[in-house]
This record gives sequence, C-alpha cells and structure tokens, in this order.
Amino acid sequence: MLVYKYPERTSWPSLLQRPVMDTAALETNVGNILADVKQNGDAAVRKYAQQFDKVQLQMLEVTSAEFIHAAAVLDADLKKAILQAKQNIELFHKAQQEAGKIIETMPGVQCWRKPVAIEKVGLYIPGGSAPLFSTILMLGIPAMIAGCKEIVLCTPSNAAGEVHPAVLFAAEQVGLDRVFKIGGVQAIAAMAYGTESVPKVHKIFGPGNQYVTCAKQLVNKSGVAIDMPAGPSEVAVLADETCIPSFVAADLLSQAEHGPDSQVLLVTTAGEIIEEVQKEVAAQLALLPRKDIAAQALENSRIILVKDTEEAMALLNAYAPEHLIVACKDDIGIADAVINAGSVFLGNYSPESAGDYASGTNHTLPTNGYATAYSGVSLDSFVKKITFQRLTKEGLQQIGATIETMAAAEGLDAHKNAVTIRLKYK
Ligand code: HSO
Ligand code: ZN
Repeated sequence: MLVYKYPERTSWPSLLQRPVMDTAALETNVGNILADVKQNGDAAVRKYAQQFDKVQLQMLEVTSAEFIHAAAVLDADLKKAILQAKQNIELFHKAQQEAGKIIETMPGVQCWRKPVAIEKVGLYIPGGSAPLFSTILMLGIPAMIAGCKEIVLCTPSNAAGEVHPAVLFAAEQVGLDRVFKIGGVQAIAAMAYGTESVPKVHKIFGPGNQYVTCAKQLVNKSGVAIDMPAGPSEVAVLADETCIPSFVAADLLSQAEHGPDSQVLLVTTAGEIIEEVQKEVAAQLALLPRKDIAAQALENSRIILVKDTEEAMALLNAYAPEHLIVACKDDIGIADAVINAGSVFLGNYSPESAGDYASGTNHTLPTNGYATAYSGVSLDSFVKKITFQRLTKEGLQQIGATIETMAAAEGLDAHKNAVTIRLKYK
C-alpha cells in the first residue's frame, strides 16, 4: 500500500481514482450472447453453459430433491449461522415497511402513496471461487418482505451440474423455490427476456463479474430495471490514535480478499499508527488462503495521512466509499459528517464483516463513487411507490381556480377545461 503524507487537495482526485473498468470493449461479445438467448431461449443457455462453465445441463431448474439433499449435507453450524443472520436481516428490513399515510393537502383533497411490490424480480448469485450465499439473504429477504410474486434466482453450477449446498439451503430458508443453474451473461439474458424455463422479470439484482455487470447495463437500456451500477468492492477506514492497528489491518484485508480489483483505503490523522498497520497487514496477509488475490488488491490501495478529522471527512466524502469504517474516539460525532458512503461501521468493534453477513443491514451497496447519489439495496428496491388521490366535489371547488390559472398560463386549455367542465356541472 502506497503511503501519501499530507497530500495537497489538488492531488485528491488522482489519489482517489478507482481502477478503471472498460466495459465498452466487452459490449459486442456480451450483446451477441444476449441476442442469442433472446432468440433461442433454453437452447442458447445450454450452449453457453457448456462453453463457459463446462457443464452439460439437462434440467435448468433445481429440483426439490436437490434442495433436500443440500439441507442434509450442509454443516449444522453453518445452517445455524445462516438462520441467525436471516433473523437479523429480516428484523432490520421488516422495520423498513411504511404505511401509506393519507395527507389532506386541502379540505377534500386527499393524496397518498402506497408501496406495491415489483411483481417479478430476478436475483443473480455468482459462483466462482467463493459462492456468496450471503447475498441470497440480502436480496431474497427484502424481496419476500416486499411481497414480490415471482422471485427467480440464477446461479451457475459446477461442472457436475451441482449448486453449492449453502446456496440452496439459504434459498430454501428464505422461501425461494425457483432456482436455475444458469450463470454469467446467459443468466441475465434469460431473466431479462424469459426462456422456455426461466420466467421474464421486471428487475434484476445481484453482483457479478464485468461480463455480468455489462449484461445488466445492456438489458437495462432495453427496459429491464437493475439494482444499481456495480463495480469492484471497496472499503475506506478512518482511523485515529485510538484505533487498534491489528483490527484496521484485518478490515482492510477482509475487503481486499474479494478480488484483485478491490480497493482499500486507510485515511488517518495519526502518523504513528501507519507503520504498525503495515506490519499487521503483512503478517495477516501471509496467513490468508486468498493472499494472492488480496495482495493484488493492495496494489490498488493507499494509506493517506491528513492533518485533522475535518480534512479526513472532506477526502472521504469526495471518495464516496462503498463501506466506511470509523475507528476513532469520537466515532459517533464523526458519523454526522458522513455525506457520501454506502454503509458506515462505527467504533473499534464494528467490522465490515458484521454488515457483510449478519448484523442486519444490506451488503448490496453502491461502489465506484455511486454512493454520492445511490443508496444500497433495501426494501424500497423491491417496491414501487404509487401515488393515489381522491378529490371530492368540494375539494375541486377549493383547488379548481389554481389549476385553471396555471393551465391557462401554460397554454394548455384542455387541462383547464377538465376542471372547468366539472365546476360548471350541476
Ligand atoms: N463485502 C461484499 C459482500 C460480501 N462479503 C459477501 C462477504 N460476502 C460487498 O461489498
Ligand atoms: Zn465482503
């Protein structure tokens, strides 16, 4: 990790740059696969599963026998942990339910907003070196609470056509029974357009590699909603002299192990901790099974020494991290200064891993600076808020002149007449 001491503000933009991702180069290939699946449905899905995942699939959908087998073979402690996490995530997301309150803006003029679930949603869970079954909880639980009628889950199988048992167990516990063994671009295409086996959905959620991300962006252009523009994972840690360097190092590494393109940032007001954190990073890294991945991520990563907390927060708000850990004495006070971040972890005992798995908050968060304008996934991501209104005759009499005057001034006489005709009606 490169160290920058008291950098000038003018150098911040280049210091805070993320590793660039060029999706334009992928668009032709990804677009071709999308078009093929749109045209040829399951046959194209099977062809790409064979080509990319080296698997010959008969049934695309997971059967109930496979769910039963997964629950039977999965480690008991892991099942217990998944259930505990599920409980907390459910509690936190249920509390996000809102009752549509009726507002009477003028006597006889009532307006309200009702949350209505998106009917059909698709969840994508990547396979690869570490299948992130925790993401099933993070997406499936709010989808169920929202009341989405059709929830489809796509995840690649291994070469033997099996899905990881933790993935199936988590899906089953959440209540997701339509799981398809489809990965990559072909999964996004199947959910966006529908195939003989896979229902078409209105919104697609979930992380993925650059091909999946590119596919989500392309189907989004043709009218399917997506959760958010996704990029590599990131964490920024703000630490002062009260931090515990071994904790800080562990947090930086926990995010670095996600992928070689992950980025971690340590911003500190205490120069004296830097060396100790670096030593801890090196010592802990050496013991990690994913040390090669984490080491590559650390190459994109930085330690920045700033003069005070105010400057630190200015820098961090400019960076807009997906995760922000505040390992400082006044963590609660500093929390008020956070303007741009996906999810914030306060104090020495709030590792990002808590939010990644089990505390209750969602781990699907805006990366790549999108925290300036986007929120993470929540119950809201699975509902539309539809507005309703009801005016009584007296209500229209109250507000009618206002509407007529404004409509006339915009030169829209038909709008004006829609009011006038009612006011004159006997
Ligand atoms: N840190 C990831 C989420 C995750 N971590 C899943 C472990 N499993 C999101 O940035
Ligand atoms: Zn993580």
